Amino acid sequence: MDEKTVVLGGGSLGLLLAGKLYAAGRECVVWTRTREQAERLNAEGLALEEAGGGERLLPAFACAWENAEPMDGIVLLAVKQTALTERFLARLFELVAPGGTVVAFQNGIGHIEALRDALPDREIVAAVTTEGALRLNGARVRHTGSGDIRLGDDGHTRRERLQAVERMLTEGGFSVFLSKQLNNEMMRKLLINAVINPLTAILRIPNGEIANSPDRLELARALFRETHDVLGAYGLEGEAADLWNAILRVGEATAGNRSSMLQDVEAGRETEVEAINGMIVRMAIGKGLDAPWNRMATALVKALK
Ligand code: KPL
Repeated sequence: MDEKTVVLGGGSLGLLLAGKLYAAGRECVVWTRTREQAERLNAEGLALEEAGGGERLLPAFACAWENAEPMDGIVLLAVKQTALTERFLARLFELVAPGGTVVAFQNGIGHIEALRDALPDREIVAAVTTEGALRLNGARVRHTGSGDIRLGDDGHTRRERLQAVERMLTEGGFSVFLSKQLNNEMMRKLLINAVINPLTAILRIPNGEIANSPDRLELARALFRETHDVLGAYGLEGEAADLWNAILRVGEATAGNRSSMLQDVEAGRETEVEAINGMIVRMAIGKGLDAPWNRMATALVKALK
């Protein structure tokens, strides 16, 4: 029998993960922030609009996380880095029993260490994804772009746990890779997010629109150069040209997607800009560098209404 699986978070990525797992016949429970969303999912099921067209209505099992029962299976943690407050981590500690596995899908860096500190005796797996998803309402999600999921093996996580997570996500139809270069994967994703997310949020455009104008590409390139220099000082590997092409590829693969930062701005939620561009500014300071483009991006996103 499959071990108990929970998707924590009923946002775009959480609903995508749950929908793909349900579609593959895997039982899982969605722990939502609100009772209303849990009731809606239980009553209506989860509608998944597939990336290649087509739609599936899947029976869903959800529970507001305040009412959830402790478990020691696998938790796919699909909440923003900004949600990982002390209070949240204390509740997670209650809900995930020792021996349980938490798969962390947050953008940015620094959260894996915070989770390890807050959840001793639990396995923490880092997941870096370029999947695009859009929550259309509390019970409907669109898979807006197929990317991949890289699971980090930094030597702390038991092989058998990593493989269980890899198997589950692969069965769900995702392209999953085990990576031995966890830090590099996270920095690479941070670079992608530091370029795509603020520009799409400030200009209110889908990801694919960045490459559709020379002016926007120029802005993207300036943010890219600066961010690449900062992360390079922290050991980011890879040729600049390859990394730039990787950003263009993600923009293309998720062309119709509204980035998570744009979705947050449009919904009036706090964005992850401090964990992304603000983090680059702090990292730059740590190495005696300046990061004016990232400073500007952070200030502009924070000023958006
Ligand atoms: O990670 C993303 C995000 O929106 O946060 C990308 C890969 C840019 C997809 O939109």
